Amino acid sequence: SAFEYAPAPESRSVVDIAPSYGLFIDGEFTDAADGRVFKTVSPSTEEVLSEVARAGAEDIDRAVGAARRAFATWSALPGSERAKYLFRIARIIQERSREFAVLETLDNGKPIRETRDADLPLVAAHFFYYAGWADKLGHAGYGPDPRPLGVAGQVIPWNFPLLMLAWKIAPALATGNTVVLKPAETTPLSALFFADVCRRAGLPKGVVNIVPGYGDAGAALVAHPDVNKVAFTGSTAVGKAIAREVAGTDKKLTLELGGKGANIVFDDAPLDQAVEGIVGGIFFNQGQVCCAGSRLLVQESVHDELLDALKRRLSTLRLGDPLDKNTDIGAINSAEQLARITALAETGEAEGAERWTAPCALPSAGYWFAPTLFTHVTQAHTIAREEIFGPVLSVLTFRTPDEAVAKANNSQYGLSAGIWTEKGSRILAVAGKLRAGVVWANTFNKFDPASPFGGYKESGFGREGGRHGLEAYLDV
Ligand code: TXE
Repeated sequence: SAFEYAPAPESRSVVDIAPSYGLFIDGEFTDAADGRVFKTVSPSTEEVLSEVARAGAEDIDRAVGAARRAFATWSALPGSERAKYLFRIARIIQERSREFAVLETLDNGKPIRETRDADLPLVAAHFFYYAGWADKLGHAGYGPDPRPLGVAGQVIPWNFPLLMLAWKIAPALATGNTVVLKPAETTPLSALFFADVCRRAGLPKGVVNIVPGYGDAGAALVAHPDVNKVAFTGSTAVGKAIAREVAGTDKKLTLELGGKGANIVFDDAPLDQAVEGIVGGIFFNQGQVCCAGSRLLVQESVHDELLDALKRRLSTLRLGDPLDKNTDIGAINSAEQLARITALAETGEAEGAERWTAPCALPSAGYWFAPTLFTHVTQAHTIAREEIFGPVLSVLTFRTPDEAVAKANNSQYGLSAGIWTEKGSRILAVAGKLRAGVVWANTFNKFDPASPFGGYKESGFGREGGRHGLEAYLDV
């Protein structure tokens, strides 16, 4: 942006990244059976951060075996004992949160302000929250003695690497299950550092196993006959493939997939506040958020005024070094994701939508995409229907509340929505008609471990977080 500011870089030296990492199986770091490795790079510089062992089917088998052996003793512990481990993990994460924030920013590319103020506090909060449930499962509404399922196979994406790990591992452990978790191939490091947290917390070996690798490792985990529960967050295409694989087995499944969240602004909304919510809704984590408010539905009468204010605000966003505490917009996670965003934005232009790009210089190395708006978007446009998963907002208009609801629901997805209005009665009326797992009113992208999260329609099924999040890991 145009104005001057003094850079305030967070110190990289607070995190010590080793040149190589193994798989974490049965409490030990080990090489892959076939010796394969892959490199993880920092998306803001393309610098290689470390070389990581790449799990194959044989390693997955070993990890599931370790989790199975650990299950017998772990599930037999009183809930109050399991809670102690979860509380310990939560506290260690809090103590090491600065280190984790820098690590996550390096491996993922998102601004340190986000990892420091959002990801890490939410990770710790999630472990604290489920630690509290571990000795109260008989009061969760699933009968006096709900049972754990066994070994949970968990596959997570790269957009919130440590937070997605927390969403998966905390409820699984609280309920007495053991875990094999596969982090995404572009962001394995925070999960490997988490393995060290488990060791320091004294967690019995085999209770948590971390197996970095690619889609083939995820597929092997999902298909493993000794896995009792599959939890997946990622693309809708892979989610559907997993659902087919699991169909006809006795595995329990939860899927958290894509989204195309509608952020609905009525003409009586406080527009300045709405602008902040719209910016947070789509530019948080460079828009790489399943519940992003990627469709702005604005009432016609305030369209021009809102768009002017929005463009002014976007012109002040700072894009650049994600370790700089002033940075608002960091790097896109990978070259592949950047290519997907670029292609969809080009489709938007080709189909006739009007493109506006925030004025900012892009660094020469790394993967970057400037905040982008599309106006004159219709529901037929690809950019109104497909998840872009990048800093790109599609703007549509409506005249009446009914039209807003119809347009918001006109999507294969149903994960999130936002409503901006002064009228409480309208919030309740509209929210009740939206087919979305979470509806925010006069705010957006707010998270709390006590609140269940998950989708309708092709956004998946099952809930994570809250009391409902226990259900995915229990037999009643
Ligand atoms: O996802 P993948 P990608 C959406 C978003 C993005 C698109 C593609 O629109 O542009 O998906 O992202 C593992 N069996 N979301 O390609 O491939 C993979 O190794 C089992 C939305 O990164 O789904 C990784 O650990 N696992 C989303 C994880 O699945 C497999 C977050 C996710 O990668 C597998 C991410 C297979 N056959 C992307 N193939 C959200 N809901 O937040 C891959 N994996």
